[in-house]
Amino acid sequence: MPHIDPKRLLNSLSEMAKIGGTQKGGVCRLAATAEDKTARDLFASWAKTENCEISIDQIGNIFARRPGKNNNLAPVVLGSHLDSQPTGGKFDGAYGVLAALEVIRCLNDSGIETGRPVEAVSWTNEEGSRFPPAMMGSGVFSGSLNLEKALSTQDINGISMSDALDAINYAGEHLCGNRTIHTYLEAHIEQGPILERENTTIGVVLGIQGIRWFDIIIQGREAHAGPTPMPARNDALIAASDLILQIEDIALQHAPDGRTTVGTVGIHPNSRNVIPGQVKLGIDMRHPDAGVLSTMKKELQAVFEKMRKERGVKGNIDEIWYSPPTIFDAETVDAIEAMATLRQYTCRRITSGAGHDAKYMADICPTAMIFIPCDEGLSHNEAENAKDAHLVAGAQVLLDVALARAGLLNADR
Ligand code: HGY
Ligand code: MN
Ligand code: MN
Repeated sequence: MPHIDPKRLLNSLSEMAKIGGTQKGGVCRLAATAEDKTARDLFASWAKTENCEISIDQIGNIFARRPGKNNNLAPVVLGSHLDSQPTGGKFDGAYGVLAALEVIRCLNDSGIETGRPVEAVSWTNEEGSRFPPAMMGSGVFSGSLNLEKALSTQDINGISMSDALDAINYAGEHLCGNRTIHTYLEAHIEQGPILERENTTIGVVLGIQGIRWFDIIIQGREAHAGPTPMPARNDALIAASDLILQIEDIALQHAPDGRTTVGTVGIHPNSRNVIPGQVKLGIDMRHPDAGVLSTMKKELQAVFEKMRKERGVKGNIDEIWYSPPTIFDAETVDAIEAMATLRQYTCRRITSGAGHDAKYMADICPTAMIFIPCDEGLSHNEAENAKDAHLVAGAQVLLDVALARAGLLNADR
């Protein structure tokens, strides 16, 4: 059975990490920026060197296809994303894309002909940081997100996803989705503390928790910071501060799994001596249980109304995205566990706290994920790091499961 080439995988990861590399050792490669383009171009050029056919679809997803014996068969697809958070880490997403490329490299080295084609994919805009929502490219591919709506999404500077993809020359022609996929597999760092804490090499991912995103606008009234007496103020930022602590409390009331984050705050006019007239909040809410997550949503609406009345401000709350909790295909989960065990890697079943493209792929084909530990469980942070041995182990399991799914017809050795 073929083996991952540790040096080649680790070199590719460090090459890729230079693109958008930051002083603190992380990466900043926001979706459809010049840095994202450079990373995409590098991935595509490496895949071309492996004689893969490259196709780009209408939302910019990149597929690198290695033909199989029967190219009419649905492919086994492996991958993740190359875009990052503004202060992202060098493994979030890039690891899954380059582990997928390493699988293709190993198949080529071994002269293995698989029954099915094998494809490595880099999904567009998994992070949803510049253009909400997250997992946009895989969401459109799977048919859950509307292509036109996704392409018309604008960033804070009013640039649309469509114009941004055009600008980096990744507005592809291929129709999004509308083709059958046999299996989707994604290798990813856990981005949480469990595997490291338990000194376990492989996380056999059972599914992904539910996610809801909200935009909140709070409308007060601008006024002069000097002459305006405190009781006469309609300060949108004070009202927002009151609300933010109550949003934290919603998660605490649903401990240990409830999560709420206010990740973005926009203040208008954002001038020291003007009482803030308007505040915009971006909220991320998560829970593994769909029922609890909808209760948390109702609680958010209730505290928002209460704050609005008490503070005498106007405003609204808008849910912009809902990603229901996802359960991965049991057989594929079992296959990952079996291969990890065969390789004598320690492994344990785990649910993902982070969203992934596998969430949308699970809606259209048998899907599962392979986690590896990351230092202190830290991610969406420039200090994100993972051990070489774990990076190699995760890619090895990916190779083994991909081969099992793609059908191993022959091997030189
Ligand atoms: O938000 C997430 O969980 C993912 O990192 N996009
Ligand atoms: Mn990711
Ligand atoms: Mn991420």
